[in-house]
Parts: sequence; structure tokens; C-alpha cells
Amino acid sequence: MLLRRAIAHIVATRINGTNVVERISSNVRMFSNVTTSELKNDSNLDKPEFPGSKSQFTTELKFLDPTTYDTIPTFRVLDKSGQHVSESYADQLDLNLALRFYKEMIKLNQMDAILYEAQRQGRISFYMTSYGEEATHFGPAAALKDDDLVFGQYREPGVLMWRGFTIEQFVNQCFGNIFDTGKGRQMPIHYGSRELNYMTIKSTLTSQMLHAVGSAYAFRMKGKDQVTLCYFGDGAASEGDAHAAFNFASVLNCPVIFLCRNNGYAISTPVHEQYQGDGIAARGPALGIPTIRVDGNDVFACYFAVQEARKICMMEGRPVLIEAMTYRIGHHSTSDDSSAYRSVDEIRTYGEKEHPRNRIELLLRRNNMFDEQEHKKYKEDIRKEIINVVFQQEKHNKPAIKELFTDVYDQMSRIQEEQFQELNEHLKTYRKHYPKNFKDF
Ligand SMILES: Cc1ncc(C[n+]2csc(CCOP(=O)(O)OP(=O)(O)O)c2C)c(N)n1
Ligand SMILES: [Mg+2]
Repeated sequence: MLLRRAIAHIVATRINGTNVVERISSNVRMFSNVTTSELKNDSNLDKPEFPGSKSQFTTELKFLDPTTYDTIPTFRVLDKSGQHVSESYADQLDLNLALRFYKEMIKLNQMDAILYEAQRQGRISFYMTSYGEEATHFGPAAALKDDDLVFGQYREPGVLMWRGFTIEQFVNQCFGNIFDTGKGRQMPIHYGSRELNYMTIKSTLTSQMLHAVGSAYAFRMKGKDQVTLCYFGDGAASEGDAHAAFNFASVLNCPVIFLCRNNGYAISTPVHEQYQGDGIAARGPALGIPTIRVDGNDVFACYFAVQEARKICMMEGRPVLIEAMTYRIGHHSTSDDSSAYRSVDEIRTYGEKEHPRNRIELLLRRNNMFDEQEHKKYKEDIRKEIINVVFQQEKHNKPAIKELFTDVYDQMSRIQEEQFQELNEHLKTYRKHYPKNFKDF
């Protein structure tokens, strides 16, 4: 076979010129002292030699049957009762970190409860809760460095909270008031912060994955000690762009951690209608990506997995895929009523038995670190604080409507001028149907 290749190369030489000649002459030297009988008997030489092939020949006509393989296991550190299940991590559990995880979960849950109600009362137009998925926010957030870049999908506000985004900033964005850095042009929950290295949410599913790979590629090119963490949902993984993102990241050796929040649903579509096979994790090895599946309700499993993933990204210059198994306890959003497609029992089971906050609470209790009164007070205080912030921030004006047009390009385009005039005319007639607290122009 090598002889044949050499002859082909010699032919190619005549066609392609000198560079090829050099390569061929080294090939010929390589096997010039091997006899023809040795070539026939050497089974090593009888491996497939297709470009990029890492395979072996076989004479067995056999299709790979995915049902005969073991599924990818789910890494966890703590069981449902907050007991250690992993000896190797028993002495690495930082209980002060656990305490912070617990408090941040309480804070996020309270913010969700109040802003969800604010939507129901018509104060804001839309909201999404994160109930049940808190561990997939705080564990990874704690494992990253502050200047690692995070691309969220939309249901990951805990990462921003961990990094110091204030309740006031969350509320300003949801109310789209003059202090919202996005100037009220995005729907609620589309947070972003340049200072906190958190890319602004754009809920066109999976668009964030390609952008995340691009940013990680830039880090690699500049030799930065930074990685990108990219969240995506089980539903987003069905978009073609997810495959493109995995493959580009793998082939271009990008330091990006893909973190799938597999919460069982994409709005009303359950995962069993979303994919066959062994979930999202199974896609990683196929594309040459180091992969792990973790218990996404175990905040320490998420923490250690991202810590390790970060090392792989930096030391080996490769992407990593993490599939965090969890459950979306709330409705998809305020536009959804999940009782139409799942049972109350199902929600109760996950809500009560699997909740990541319960697990941390049990761990703290077992270590005499849980002060019932202190946590009750913290919960009440934070609730009052969030309500006050809502009352304060909702009084502020909306940004000037003209900024819809002026703050897009350096100068308004002709089309924008036309649309601006059109809106002007519209408001002359219908102004009374719009909120009072925005400056017209
Ligand atoms: C390209 C695109 N298609 C459809 C939608 C509508 N949509 C918004 S969220 C969603 C479900 C996404 O599910 P998943 O990725 O599992 O995230 P989860 O909501 O469960 O956190 C869909 C279909 C969208 N935003 N973008
Ligand atoms: Mg989902």
C-alpha cells in the first residue's frame, strides 16, 4: 500500500512541483529498506490509511448498536441527603462556600418570586424563574475566574448574582428604566454586564454558542489565561448551530466550556421527544471533546466539574462539554402554563426531593453550620430589600424613545430616519395608550 502511495506521489510530483518532491523523497526513504514480503506480513501496515482515519480494518459486518453500550455515568459528590458519596471529595468540601451557595440560592429564589409576581401584576412584561436549577449557576460561577467570559442562554442569572450584579441592576433591566444599560430595548431577563464579563443575553436559541466559540478562539490567539463558559439548554442543543459550535471549538482547540442545563424540557417538549441516544453528553466524544455528565442538582459536583474543565481548557487547549442533569421546576416563562403538559406530581417530586438548596441545607445541618433563625431572618430581609428596590426603581422614567434609533449605528440610516418619523406620527395619534413615564423624543 505504501508502495502504491509512493507511486501516486511520484505522479503527483510531476504535476505539482518541487514541494511535493521533497515530501515524496522522504516517504521513499522511509520504507526503502523494507522488503515486499515484510510489507505483506506486517499487520500494522494493513490499517486504513484514509485521511484522518484512526480506525482498524475488520471483516465482521456489524452495525454499532447504541443500546449495547454503557451510558455515560453521572458524577456527583453529595447525595440527596447531603451525605458525601465521594470519599475523594469528602475533605475538599468547603463549608463556608456551601454557606454562600445556600444564601445565594435563597436570594435568587426570592428575586424570582417577587419579579414573577411583578409580571403577574402587570408591572413588567415578562419573566423567567430558575427554580431547581440554582446549582448549575452557582457551582460553575464559583469555579471560574472573574475575568472568564460567560455566555448565558437566559436562565442563568445566578452567575451574574454571584459576580456582584445588584438587585437594583436586575430590577432596572426588567423594568427597562433609564438606568437599564440596555436602555429598555430588550425584554426582561436579557441581562448583560461588561464589567462582570457576562455577555448580554440574546434568546435566539444557540446563537450564543457560536459567539462563545469565537470569543474562546480570540483568547487562544492572544494567549490569554481566560476561558469562556457557554450555557445552553437541552432544547437549544437541537439547533444545527450547536453542532457547528462543538465542531469549530474542537477543531480550532478553543478553551470553551460548554455547559448544558438539561432540565428535562424545552418549553413543553420533553427530552424524550428531543433526542434518542445517551443525551447531550454522548455528542462530545464523537467530536473529540472531553466530556462529563454531572448531577446538576449537586452544586459541588457542578463546582468541581467546572474547576477541572477549566484546567483541561487551559492546559490542553481544548473545549470541554458538561451535561448537568437537573429539572425546571417553574413554568418555562410567564407566557407558559406547564400544567398543560406535565403532572403536578412530577413537579412535586423534583421540587421536594431533588432541590439543590435542600441538599446544601442538609450538608450544613449535618455539620452544625445551619442556624435556622439566621436563615429565616436572611430570607425575610432579602425579600423586603427586593420589594423596596422594585418600588423605588419602577418609579423611574423609561429611556427616551428616540434612542431606539439613535443608539444603534454611529449615525441614523435613511431607513431609521423614516421609521423614526413613522413612529412620531403614530405617537401623535396614540400617545395615550403608552406608558406616561417615557420621554417622547
Ligand atoms: C432560534 C429560536 N427558536 C425558538 C425559540 C423559542 N424558544 C424560546 S425558549 C425555547 C425552549 C428552549 O429550551 P431549552 O434550550 O431546553 O432551555 P430551557 O428553557 O429549558 O432552559 C424555545 C423553543 C427561540 N427563542 N429561538
Ligand atoms: Mg430545557
